[in-house]
Amino acid sequence: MSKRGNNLLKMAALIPGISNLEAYLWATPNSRRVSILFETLGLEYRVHPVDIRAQEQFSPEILALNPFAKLPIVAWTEADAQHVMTESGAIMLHFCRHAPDLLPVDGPPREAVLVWFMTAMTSIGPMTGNAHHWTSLAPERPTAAANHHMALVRRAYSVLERQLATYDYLAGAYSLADIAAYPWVAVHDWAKIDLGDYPAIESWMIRVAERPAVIRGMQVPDGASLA
Ligand SMILES: N[C@@H](CCC(=O)N[C@@H](CS)C(=O)NCC(=O)O)C(=O)O
Repeated sequence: MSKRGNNLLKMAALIPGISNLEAYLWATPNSRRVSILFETLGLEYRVHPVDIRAQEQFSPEILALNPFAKLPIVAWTEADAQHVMTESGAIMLHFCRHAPDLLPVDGPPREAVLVWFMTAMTSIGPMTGNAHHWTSLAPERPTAAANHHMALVRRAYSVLERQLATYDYLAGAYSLADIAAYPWVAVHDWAKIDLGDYPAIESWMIRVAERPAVIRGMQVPDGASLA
């Protein structure tokens, strides 16, 4: 794994009974969902940078943790047992179980967070990733494929724009849904999105970007880049 930025962030642990929290991450939106959440929760965690451009996700160490060879991966010790989780959404839902301010325990506030969280999970993240593939990464770039995915991203952005024209954050108050969406909206250029066309999203971006935990989380792993 990359030696760059292998850092240990010291903070007060919020979740009782958890120790040796390890996060395998790179400078990707899915990884940063986790680093922003961990920073928000004030967790002590060790970052293991895994450079996906150098194919480090296929190393034996990573494959042993996640046979799918994808980041983020999180491992920890709890009740004398070793725990491993993959999938950014699963990790987020699991680790915010002691944070009702990020995911309320019941009622319409919880329903709203879950709806917008899943919108980020299914319509913002993967569609922006697919648009990036067909506009920039694929060896061949059929116009129809690029247009299809850019249109799906614009359709999702239109819904976000309407919501954020009314509310400061996706589910009203700042929540897990904003953490899930933000790192992907931060790479809106991957889908050739001009935020000037979405002023409410642009204002939300500024509000979220100013939060200290978001600033810290977006710098993890230290020195990592997708360039
Ligand atoms: N659904 C997964 C997607 C994970 C994913 O695709 N991660 C990318 C980085 S954003 C990755 O590890 N790519 C390396 C690869 O596919 O080989 C999640 O939300 O965690």
